[in-house]
Amino acid sequence: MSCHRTFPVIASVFSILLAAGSARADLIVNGGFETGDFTGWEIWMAPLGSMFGLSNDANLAHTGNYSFYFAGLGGEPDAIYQIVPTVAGQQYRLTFWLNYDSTFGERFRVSWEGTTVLELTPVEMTNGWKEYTLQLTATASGSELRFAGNDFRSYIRLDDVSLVEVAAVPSPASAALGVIGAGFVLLRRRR
Ligand SMILES: [Ca+2]
Repeated sequence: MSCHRTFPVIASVFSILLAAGSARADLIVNGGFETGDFTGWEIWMAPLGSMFGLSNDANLAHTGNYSFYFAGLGGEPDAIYQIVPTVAGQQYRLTFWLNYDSTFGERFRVSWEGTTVLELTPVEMTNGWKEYTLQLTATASGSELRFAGNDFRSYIRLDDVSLVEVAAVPSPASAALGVIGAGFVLLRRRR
């Protein structure tokens, strides 16, 4: 009888160890816009002066063929966002690439769970593509990541958005404790 009960415990220990050793998956859907559409992204259009879209031109992309651009005329910025399947308390690393070559009337903002975590007003001229990195903590399970921007005269280009868990590498000691703990559960259930 105890065999039936012990198997799930052993299986769960193995799955935890496997998860700890596996590569961190990217939580952003279509972060490079290579579907050629807004798959994975929700859109918030500015009520006045909205202008944004996808460029299908490898010369305008950081990688691949597509990149996103903000080019709204002013007022409120357009925004794209997605709800990322985060885990409350877990830390994440957000990376994305911007390409910007103008200096007039633009703004760009990154929000996480409704809070501005990066405001670039003005946006610096990047002389090509520049990578930005932010360390973020989820306070909920399911976090909204939002990019908002507009540019009166030019284009703020965005590509290769990525969000991965910050590797919480388990020490050998803690992994050993997990195995000992599982052994303790097995012993208790055999009584
Ligand atoms: Ca791309």
